[in-house]
Amino acid sequence: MFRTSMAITAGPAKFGPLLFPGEWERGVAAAAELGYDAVEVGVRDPALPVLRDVAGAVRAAGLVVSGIATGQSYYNDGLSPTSPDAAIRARLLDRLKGAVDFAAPWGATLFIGGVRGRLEGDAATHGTQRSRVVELVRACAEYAQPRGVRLAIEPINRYETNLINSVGEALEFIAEVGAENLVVLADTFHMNIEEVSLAGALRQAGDKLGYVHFADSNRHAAGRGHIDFGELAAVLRSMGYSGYISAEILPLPDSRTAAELAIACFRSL
Ligand code: LER
Ligand code: MN
Repeated sequence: MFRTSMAITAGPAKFGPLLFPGEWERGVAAAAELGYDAVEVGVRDPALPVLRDVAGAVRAAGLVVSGIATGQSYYNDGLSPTSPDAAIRARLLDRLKGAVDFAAPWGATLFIGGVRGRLEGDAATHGTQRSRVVELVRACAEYAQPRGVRLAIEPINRYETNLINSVGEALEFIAEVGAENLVVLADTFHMNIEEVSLAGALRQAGDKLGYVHFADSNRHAAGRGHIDFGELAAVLRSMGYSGYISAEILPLPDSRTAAELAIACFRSL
């Protein structure tokens, strides 16, 4: 049995595949009612008081927070780690440290996905931009290490970013940062676009695999597209993976139905 989670957000997000957007209370209640073990929470500014309410509701529901998604700092607020402006990078690092503090009591994983932003402009500057991201992630990992928080590097498909599209590239980035508490977040929706083989990519991540997003090929609930989740679950088992499988999916046909479909699929694996 895998541990199960579903992705919700503490506030409005410019990012589609989240359940119960604008209604995190209903999201927490539905997760508990449907028998999920956890929720993962999209966090824009960790200083916002709503996070305390979310934490309290999660505890009261008998759930835990499995992960913290951080992409909203880039998508909503344009804080990019590739920015030449050191003040912007410092603001982002502050936010990520705040998110680590929120994650720490749960031992939740901090996701470094969409928050990477993009390599912009002249290709000749891309090396410098990438170095800024390496440096920022290293600083965040150093802050997170003594707090028992892992950072998960999520490969994201080429239509959303040009910085780390595949599991192989995530492993290279992790080696470059050189921190022990960095793992790979494998998202089957992105892998379906980028990888030669989904099973092969999971095996390639090996013991660096730290978290899994199970979304189908169309980003609907697992089982509503053409990814073979039975095969992937068998691969995860054979690897001794003991982390979460989490539904980061479009709220279609509606959030409740999508959450039900995902947990039914997870239980069948
Ligand atoms: C986030 O987990 C994700 O999968 C990305 O699509 C965010 O940009
Ligand atoms: Mn994802």
